[in-house]
Amino acid sequence: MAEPSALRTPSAGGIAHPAGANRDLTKAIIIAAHGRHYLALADGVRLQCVTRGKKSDIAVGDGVNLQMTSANQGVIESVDERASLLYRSDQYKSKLLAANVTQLFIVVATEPGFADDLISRALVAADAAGVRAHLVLNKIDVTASLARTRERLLPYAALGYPVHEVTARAAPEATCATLGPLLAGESTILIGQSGMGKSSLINLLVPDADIAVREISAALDTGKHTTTFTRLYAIDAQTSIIDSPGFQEFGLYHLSEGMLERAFPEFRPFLGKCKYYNCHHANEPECAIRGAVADGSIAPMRHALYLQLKHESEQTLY
Ligand SMILES: Nc1nc2c(ncn2[C@@H]2O[C@H](COP(=O)(O)OP(=O)(O)OP(=O)(O)O)[C@@H](O)[C@H]2O)c(=O)[nH]1
Ligand SMILES: [Mg+2]
Ligand SMILES: [Zn+2]
Repeated sequence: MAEPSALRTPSAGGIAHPAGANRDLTKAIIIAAHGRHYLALADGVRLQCVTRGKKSDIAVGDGVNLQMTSANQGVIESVDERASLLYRSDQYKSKLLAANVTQLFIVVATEPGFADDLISRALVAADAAGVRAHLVLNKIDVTASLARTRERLLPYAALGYPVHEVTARAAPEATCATLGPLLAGESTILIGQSGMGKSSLINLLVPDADIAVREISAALDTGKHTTTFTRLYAIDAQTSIIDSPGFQEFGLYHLSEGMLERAFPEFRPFLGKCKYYNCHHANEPECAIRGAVADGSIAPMRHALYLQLKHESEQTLY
């Protein structure tokens, strides 16, 4: 994907080089991250790399510049500026999900059940990162719970998020026909709870994904079926797709109140219309947002989530 090239300029990340150090760096893209060990791809060749010192704020999708230490190993000297950065966070720290993605596919399924709270949180994270979000409903072959699941997704469709119905197992060709065209020229990350079928979809969409997974798994050590680390598949120079481990929580402690209220698209028509310009949309009188909840224009569930996220963002310890 990335062309290797000898950069003669000092690293962009501000890392100081000892006088006379070799500055011929190799450009690469991070395709997998496991703790502080990374796999990078440079001109189709996989390279194992590490960071200097304790630095670990590097994400899958990052463009990096490597100081090679052997034919297939290098040290990350600097990270290119990011077009986007998707992350989640708890009280104590943030966790990078992926860099430079252009769209987020939230994968849900007819079974096992999914949590609305997690969908909404992922949508908020996407908006805050300036990344488009789509919902993918997988396993529509499980007809027993299909009607109920579709119904649960209606509020998201009403908010303007596209919903795509697929079944990786029962209709692989139709699934590729639905999702394939959406991927071209984009960097897409699939996220969702465990067991929704993210990896199954990736295996369909990426030729040779299986082989790539096995190779990467061997390099980064995992034998398990469930995805344990994020990995990027470069489809062509402009197109990539990222698989990620299932999550059970999606903290957004890093978002400010202002970012939060704007990340709820249905709030936007009402923002600035509260009696108090600094209204928190909690208990204030004549709050336009709460008025919209009362008259049914905003779902109570979403307003409740907003208040919860606002509460969380006040708890950060970093
Ligand atoms: N019935 C049905 N089962 C499916 C479908 N797609 C995937 N599955 C099954 O769902 C299970 C979970 O699929 P995975 O692709 O591993 O799910 P995942 O989202 O990657 O899970 P994690 O890696 O744990 O986050 C597997 O047993 C798949 O065979 C589908 O369209 N229909
Ligand atoms: Mg998986
Ligand atoms: Zn208000």
